[in-house]
Amino acid sequence: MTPTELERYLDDHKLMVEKQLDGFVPSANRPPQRLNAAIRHSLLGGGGKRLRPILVLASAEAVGGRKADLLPMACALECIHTYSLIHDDLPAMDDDDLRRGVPTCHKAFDEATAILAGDALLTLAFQLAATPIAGRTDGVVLAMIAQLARDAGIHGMVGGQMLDILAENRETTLAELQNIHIHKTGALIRASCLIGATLGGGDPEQIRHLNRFGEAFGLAFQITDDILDVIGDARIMGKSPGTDKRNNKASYPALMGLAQARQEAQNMVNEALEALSSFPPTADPLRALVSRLLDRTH
Ligand code: GRG
Repeated sequence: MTPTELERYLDDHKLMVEKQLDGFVPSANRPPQRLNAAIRHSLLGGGGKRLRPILVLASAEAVGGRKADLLPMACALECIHTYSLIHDDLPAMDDDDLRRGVPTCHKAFDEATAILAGDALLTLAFQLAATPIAGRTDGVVLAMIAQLARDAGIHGMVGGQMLDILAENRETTLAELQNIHIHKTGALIRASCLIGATLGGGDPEQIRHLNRFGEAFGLAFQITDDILDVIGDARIMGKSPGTDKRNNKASYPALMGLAQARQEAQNMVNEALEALSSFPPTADPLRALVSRLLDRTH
């Protein structure tokens, strides 16, 4: 897949996901208007790469599944991700003013509304995840809902966020930082691949490989995020760089320098590609996506 073909693939799938999200969220003139406006502001107002839903769809495609059937689940992943960003930006956490190129939810509205918008997106996610899927048993869908809850919750993203907060303002080892990244950012990315592969009808071997792909992708993604926090451009990123330093947080560049951090990210990209080695060309979008990860600017 050429870079241009990948761009087109990402644009098409982003549009597909955004159209669905727009339909799943009440319009801003439906009550409670303030809540719906806040949800729309964060979910649809500033864009976002829609990486997690695209990973759900591309993983289903890799195993020969029907992507259209997985759109509600793909949107569920984006709802959980957006809720985490809204809450992460709050004054009690990272206290950020800018997200996805627009004011953060609590800046555009207020703190209470931002907390509720996050809560509403988290619960909407599970409503969407519970959509039956043609050709899949309710048992498999149920297992994936439980998987999503685990990876978004105590043993995944929320637990990782707690570890991240506890690691502020103190020395952190590389093993500790890796553990934070695996949970805080990696769990939802890995879940996207695992759920896409399973609901796409993959066999146990394919599911295992795509789970491994997601794990390596998640780590590579977070390392590049750490790098962008040092060298990134606020206008392109749509958020302020330098937050790790400002909040006294450990990061790959801070622990090992930029060059070594880039090398670590490249190692993870190679591992992710290795996990796809037995897949046919249906996995080419995933191959192209991970191959371009180190070039990302936002
Ligand atoms: C508040 C429960 C809770 C969890 C927060 C994901 C997270 C946990 C916090 C976000 C902090 C952060 C900036 C982490 C770096 C990696 C990351 C998740 C970046 C944002 O994801 P992208 O780049 O964002 O996919 P877009 O806007 O493109 O969707």
